[in-house]
Amino acid sequence: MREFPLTLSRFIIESQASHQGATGEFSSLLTQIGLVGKLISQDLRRAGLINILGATDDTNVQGETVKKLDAIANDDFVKVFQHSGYVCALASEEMEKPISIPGNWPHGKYMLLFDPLDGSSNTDNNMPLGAIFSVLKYDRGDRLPTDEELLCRGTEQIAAGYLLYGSSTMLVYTVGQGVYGFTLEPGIGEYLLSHERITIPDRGRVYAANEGNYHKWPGGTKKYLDSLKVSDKATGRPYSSRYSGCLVADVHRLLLGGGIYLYPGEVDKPEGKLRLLYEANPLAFVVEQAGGKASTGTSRILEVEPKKLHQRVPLIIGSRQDVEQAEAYIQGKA
Ligand code: AFP
Repeated sequence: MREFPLTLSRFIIESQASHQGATGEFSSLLTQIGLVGKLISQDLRRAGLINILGATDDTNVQGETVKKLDAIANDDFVKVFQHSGYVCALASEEMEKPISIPGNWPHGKYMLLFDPLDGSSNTDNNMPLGAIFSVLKYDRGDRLPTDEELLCRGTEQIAAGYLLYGSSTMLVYTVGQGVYGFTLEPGIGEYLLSHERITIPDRGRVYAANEGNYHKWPGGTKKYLDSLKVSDKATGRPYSSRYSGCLVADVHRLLLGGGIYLYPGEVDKPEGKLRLLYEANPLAFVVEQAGGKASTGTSRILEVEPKKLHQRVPLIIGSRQDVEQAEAYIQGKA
């Protein structure tokens, strides 16, 4: 008889059963993230046919052009969660201010931070896209969080993960007990467990960075990149360069095969480009749970103290040995 695949819902129910006192609220929240993934991937599959490509007339809080799909993906997250009763606050890379759930609406004890569509420059050319989420707990009875209370270090996340819209749609997440990956089976509309307890190799042979910025980088970062192009004694080959313009896709590749992703600080922009709360923290939690590392170049991402919601941070993430080597160069020790 064919083995019955483990669906996301069943996996969540079984994991919940092993947690004493679990109310099921958190499990439902994860299921809703899966639903957002289905809604967005459905739109993406038909994107070239239904006039949702291209830009809107708006720019977001980061000063970036908002693509139609950015706005749609953000709306999907908000619509699914605003009335769900599972969250008390929602913050998105696309929204200047967080959404607090009005006191008289049903609300839960979780704060959800997300990047609704990662890699938006890929929208118009059928390249991979993603979404990233971070879950924090806010359990103060009926009190609702202030905007400042959303500013938590990455170590306080209770769950994090991403949706990857590639040749298949995947949901990958951690609750601090390893990393699990589910692939959406479009025929039955269910996520099935496809990657159990993902572990990242200690060292890889691939790097992902936008080298167009090379001349803007500080000396140590340039030296590190140069070092990757020297043939390795053991393999006789240099590192391979693979950069998709979608952080989720690049991190997913290295999570499975090892390697390093860098969006480092620049001489005139030391804070880098990526957002601490919506991108760096959740992916750092996932990668650390898989045995890898995530650093600013000088400190652990998960320990960076956020001062503002849309704070940027340099990000160096991936296989443990690769990140340590990059840190050594950046800190002038190599
Ligand atoms: P968006 O989500 O705003 O499109 O940004 C994508 C991203 O945050 C990340 O996914 C990419 O790795 C990186 O920025 C690409 O930035 P560059 O275009 O500067 O290489």
